[in-house]
Amino acid sequence: MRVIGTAGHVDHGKSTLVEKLSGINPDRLAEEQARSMTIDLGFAWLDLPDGETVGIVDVPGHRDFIENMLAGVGGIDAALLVIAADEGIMPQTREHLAILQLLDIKNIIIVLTKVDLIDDPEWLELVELDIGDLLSQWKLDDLPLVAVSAHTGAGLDDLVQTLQTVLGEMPQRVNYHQPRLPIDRVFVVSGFGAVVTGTLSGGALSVGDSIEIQPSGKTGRIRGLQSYRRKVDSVAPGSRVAVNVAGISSGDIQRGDVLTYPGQIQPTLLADAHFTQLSDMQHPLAHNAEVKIFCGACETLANARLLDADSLAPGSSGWLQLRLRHPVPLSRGDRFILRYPSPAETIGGGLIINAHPGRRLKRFQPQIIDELELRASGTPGERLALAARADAPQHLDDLQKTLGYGDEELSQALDEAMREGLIRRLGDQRYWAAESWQQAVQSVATELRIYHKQHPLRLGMLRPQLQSRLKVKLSLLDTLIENEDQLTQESNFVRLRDHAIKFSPEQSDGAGRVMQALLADPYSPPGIAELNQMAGENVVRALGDLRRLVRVNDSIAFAADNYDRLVSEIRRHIRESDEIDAKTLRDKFGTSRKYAIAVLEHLDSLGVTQRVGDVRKRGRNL
Ligand SMILES: Nc1nc2c(ncn2[C@@H]2O[C@H](COP(=O)(O)OP(=O)(O)OP(=O)(O)O)[C@@H](O)[C@H]2O)c(=O)[nH]1
Ligand SMILES: [Mg+2]
Repeated sequence: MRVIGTAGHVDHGKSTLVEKLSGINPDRLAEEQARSMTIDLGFAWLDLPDGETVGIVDVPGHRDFIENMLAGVGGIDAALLVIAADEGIMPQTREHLAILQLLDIKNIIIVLTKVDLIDDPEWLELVELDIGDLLSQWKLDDLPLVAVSAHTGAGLDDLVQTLQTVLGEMPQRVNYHQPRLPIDRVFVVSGFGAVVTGTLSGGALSVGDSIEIQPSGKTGRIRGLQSYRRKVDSVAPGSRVAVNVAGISSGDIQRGDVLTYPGQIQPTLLADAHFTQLSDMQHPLAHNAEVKIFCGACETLANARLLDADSLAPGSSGWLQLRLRHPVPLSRGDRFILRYPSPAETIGGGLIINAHPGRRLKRFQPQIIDELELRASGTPGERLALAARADAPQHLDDLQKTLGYGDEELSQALDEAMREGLIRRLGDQRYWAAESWQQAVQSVATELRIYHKQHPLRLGMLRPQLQSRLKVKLSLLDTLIENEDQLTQESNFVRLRDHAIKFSPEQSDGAGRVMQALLADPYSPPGIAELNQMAGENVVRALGDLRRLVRVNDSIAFAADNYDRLVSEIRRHIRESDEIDAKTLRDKFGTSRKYAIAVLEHLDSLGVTQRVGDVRKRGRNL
């Protein structure tokens, strides 16, 4: 399925040619017929000799209506650049050709029309020479040229044949299952409600599909579809289509809106773009200049921030960040045109590289320009990795949305990025750029290295403390520790794997004394204050981190083995007798009430036991 458009100077015979080819007068407005001039877009279609139906968008040539022209040429596959033989190249011949180039519409047929008006073959030759000059300025020397007359019919068969050849050589439209219909017309059919028309790209639409209109976000359903005035159940991308929408009133839709599947495209107020200015402009483009952007069928005011230049000379290219006055649904890869609002003038055009940069970019930053270049020209996998550069792993669905990849392209990009080690998979459907991963690991490691240096006798940093220092989510911190070899976690301490508590000979002696004291009187050991005096507070705390001793409260600690024996005996006793009290515990271990109570209160706090009156019963963590 294909859609073509006309282009060319006012009165050069575009609409007449369309009517002659299709039998449909594209000038449908009364005013157009009265003034015999096209004002707004006209639509027709034509059956090629090979049976394919080709949609036609007929545009106005008058300079006052060029913005209507821009709303129509967005989605076309090929253009007929119509040049009247009696006038030759005129200003909008040049401007329309420039716009086609900026929109990357490569397939153009030059239609030299009204040849019936020319008797002098030398004049025709002159006009053709002029055309040759214009085309070579654009390096388009190989474009086909067909001479016709819409009045006598001369050359029309040749034109249709050329069109069929040109379209036949184009690759088939890809169905990305992401239909996108830039709306160029909205009207009401009584009894049916709102109908919108446009040139469909990206995917097919079917009756019954749920749809969304952007930027309003209003949702509805497709009640009916027509393509070339025939009722159909579904339409393929690359056709003109009229969609009867249920659930949205026509007053809530306007030209420039986009119809898509729900959630597929988000409107944006900021877009990064590569831009080329036309070489015949009089002045350079200034930083922050107010411009009008045209993309798809939409237009809005914007400011063009120049990211890598103070001003952009005619004919040169650069990186822009567009700040849009109103939200517009843009995607990566969209072509756009910029014009000055007044006096109205086409400045140039370019390509949207990132439709959701999410932040104002700093100017003159080599790193930012590098990133934009990679986004523009990187392989699918490289671009995926770039999109996955973020504060946290990204869900695959979000990455797909950012990139505008179809399912197949996405899975290829994913394969490539994984194979090349550009991204890491973290949990279900979450991916993170290898670079972001490395940065996060680095920041954890640096934090820990500093901590270990300052606290050589601590086993590591407490997990919540580390989390609040780094300001990351706990789940992300856990993912990092789990997946990264150089990080490890013991009980609640996070540390570098190669960190260990190292005692000086003196500290080591102190530690020996502490452990000896704890073992000498296993169940009525000296208090912590006394232990601190023997070896220093640092060493006693380190023994705790190493779990050679276990503190049950601020003043009592046991050697770890003895503590374990106490706990397992309490567990066993409760399992057998359903409960235990302080007196029983005291007698079993030949200790005093003070120690027995301290141990039980400690186990209460861990949920191993649960105090009921004077006894302990089974706790939830027994
Ligand atoms: N002699 C002759 N006149 C033609 C031919 N094609 C168009 N015309 C006349 O040229 C005039 C303009 O034709 P249109 O088809 O309206 O021109 P257009 O390019 O659509 O004009 P806009 O849409 O306003 O830009 C009309 O009076 C046509 O009858 C042709 O092949 N030969
Ligand atoms: Mg016309």
